[in-house]
Amino acid sequence: MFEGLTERLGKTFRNLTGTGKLTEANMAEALKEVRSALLSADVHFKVAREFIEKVKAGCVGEEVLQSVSPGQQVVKVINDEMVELLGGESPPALTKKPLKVMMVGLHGSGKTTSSAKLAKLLSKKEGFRPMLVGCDIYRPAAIDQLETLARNEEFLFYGDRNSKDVPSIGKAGLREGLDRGASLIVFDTAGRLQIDTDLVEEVKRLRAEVNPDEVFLVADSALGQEAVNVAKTFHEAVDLSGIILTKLDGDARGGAALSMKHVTGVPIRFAGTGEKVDDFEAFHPDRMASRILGMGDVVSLVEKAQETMDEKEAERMAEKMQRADFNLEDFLKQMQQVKKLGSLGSVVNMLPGMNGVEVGEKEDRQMKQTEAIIQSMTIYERRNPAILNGSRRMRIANGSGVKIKDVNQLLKNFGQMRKMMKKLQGGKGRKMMESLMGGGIPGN
Ligand SMILES: Nc1nc2c(ncn2[C@@H]2O[C@H](COP(=O)(O)OP(=O)(O)OP(=O)(O)O)[C@@H](O)[C@H]2O)c(=O)[nH]1
Ligand SMILES: [Mg+2]
Repeated sequence: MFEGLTERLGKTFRNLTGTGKLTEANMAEALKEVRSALLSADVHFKVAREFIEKVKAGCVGEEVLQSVSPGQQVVKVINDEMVELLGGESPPALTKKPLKVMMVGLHGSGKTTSSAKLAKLLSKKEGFRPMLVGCDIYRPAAIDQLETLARNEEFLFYGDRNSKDVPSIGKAGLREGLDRGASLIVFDTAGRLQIDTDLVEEVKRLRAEVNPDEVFLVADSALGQEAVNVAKTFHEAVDLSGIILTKLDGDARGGAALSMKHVTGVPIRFAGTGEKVDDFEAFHPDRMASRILGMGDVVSLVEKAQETMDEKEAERMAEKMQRADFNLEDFLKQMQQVKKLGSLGSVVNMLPGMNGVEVGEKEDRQMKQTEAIIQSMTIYERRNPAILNGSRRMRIANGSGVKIKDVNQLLKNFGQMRKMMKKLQGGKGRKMMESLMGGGIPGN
């Protein structure tokens, strides 16, 4: 599924051309693809629709960068918007001591495991002394599981296998924790297959009894369309302060994250990335966004282009190309702009769906050779290629360490390119030149 999507988006972007401003028309196809990317990443359909509308509103009228396609640029906007929606910056550290944390969530979502993981992370990073309190009285094994985890990590532990009253277990655990010098007290609660009212009542009472600083919803990243309801119901019942997203090491694309954050406004604080106690980290919105979109490489390509391209220069160049008074000096400048992006191969390979395309050392070498030949010309020659007679060509070949036939070939290709530019309008002309730079000059 993943490859299929990247492939499809790649195709859409290759088909998009045009300069000027982003319009509804040149964005429509890309947005359609991104919408289906969101849906197949399990983003809730209403959330996906709202999100696309927002992106559209943000894009229309934006200037198109010269060096990337409108589609690629749309993806960048979408990515930025998504990072923002997922919380922007990574959330601030938890430092208040003592800190009381309550874990809630569906059955099997990872509450017990995450209790230990969170305790470990906070003890390592912020010097907390953790105590784990077992508030799951429905499975005897649940308390054993938590106790084992606590023992392995040398955390304090509290459990009461004889009590059936969760709030009073929590209260006793809290008192004992504080007495024994714990600065972090984590309450692990029971889960259910479905959210039922008894469970909700119980967590509410526990919450009222221990008054936690943080209430974290522990949610499996593979939750899918259901995620919205789960997050909403828990939020209404116990007023969540954060979400812990588990099982990110699995193949879920993680759209649940976007849905849950969107409907509750509650930030995603941590992510579980494996079965081991150390497989746990602060949540990173940027990584999540590229996971959901599967377009991380396009985003860095556009970022690179934004950093390195001189917009004014590019515009001037496009105009010259249309007027067809584009000379070898312009050609050299244009080529150097492309080079700033990295080797030609690395640029092309960043494009989705282009992984299989071979633009290797050969093309890179050809580009360097073309550059060397033009650099061996005088400025006057570059501006007036027509004066390049045999002896000038020989001098240039010697100066750049190539054969005279390489110089001839370059000039021939350049002449053809200029002819074609006269016929073509901006977007296509630019494409043409890119392909000529990639492999057409000299040689072939
Ligand atoms: N691969 C992977 N497995 C995880 C992760 N988090 C939890 N698990 C596994 O998921 C299973 C359930 O985890 P628990 O911590 O017992 O879940 P729970 O929410 O406490 O379950 P109940 O108490 O039964 O409601 C266990 O096998 C964990 O090892 C994760 O981030 N990655
Ligand atoms: Mg559990």
